[in-house]
Amino acid sequence: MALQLYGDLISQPCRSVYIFLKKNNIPFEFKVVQLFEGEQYSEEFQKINPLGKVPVLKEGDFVLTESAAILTYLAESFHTPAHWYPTDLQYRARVDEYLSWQHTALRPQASKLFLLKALVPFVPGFLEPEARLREAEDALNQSLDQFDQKFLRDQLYLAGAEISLADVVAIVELMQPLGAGCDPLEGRVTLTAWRERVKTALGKDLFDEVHESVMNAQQKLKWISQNQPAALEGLVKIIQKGEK
Ligand SMILES: N[C@@H](CCC(=O)N[C@@H](CS)C(=O)NCC(=O)O)C(=O)O
Repeated sequence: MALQLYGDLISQPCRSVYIFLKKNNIPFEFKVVQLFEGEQYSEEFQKINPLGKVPVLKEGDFVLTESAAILTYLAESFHTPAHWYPTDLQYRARVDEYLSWQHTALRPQASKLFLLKALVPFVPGFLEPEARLREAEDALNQSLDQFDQKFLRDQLYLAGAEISLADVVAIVELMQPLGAGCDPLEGRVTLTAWRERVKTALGKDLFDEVHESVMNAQQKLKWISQNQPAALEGLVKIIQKGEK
């Protein structure tokens, strides 16, 4: 049954699934849901995912959300090489451990930093940007210390000597703030070397293709602010939803 991936490459979890599918030559149709334009709120998309979130994988009548669940489903379903999602239970558990942790750490923190930095120039009076930016940077930095000391340690990749789903998920998360001109790994030698290793393992062309949207995010936001300023309210809503 043909696969369809609904998503937007501006989104970290969408990029992880997209890269994994491409890297493993799994055929799929990419159905773009433009988040900056609010297409996730459309009636048509809400029928597919009433939560209004991407990514969504569709295989016939089977609809799956949540990038971690999608990635592990794809690895099992398409029998991808074992290093992605090891059959050895303890190595597999290391991958699952990272996939569980990132949901409340690097993923939202890197995304929040990106949105705050990227939106500030285009949304006048965007709620005390300086204080909120510092808070977001501190939260991400604390998680990066944990990422370094607890997850990567002295290994080449997050689950050991070979690249796994955990590295794919982590690298796309950490690329997000670069779209707003901020490198979260600046000054972190071990993590920068890990990033280069993962990029090389994924292939530079694929990596760059998948990150084009995020690297051009500011240009796109500028265009939206000039041509469809109401759409920016949707982005502000997204960041406010993430506030506790
Ligand atoms: N935990 C989910 C996160 C999904 C998610 O939050 N997606 C964001 C894009 S990164 C989204 O669709 N946001 C649209 C919105 O909140 O309006 C996953 O890993 O798939």
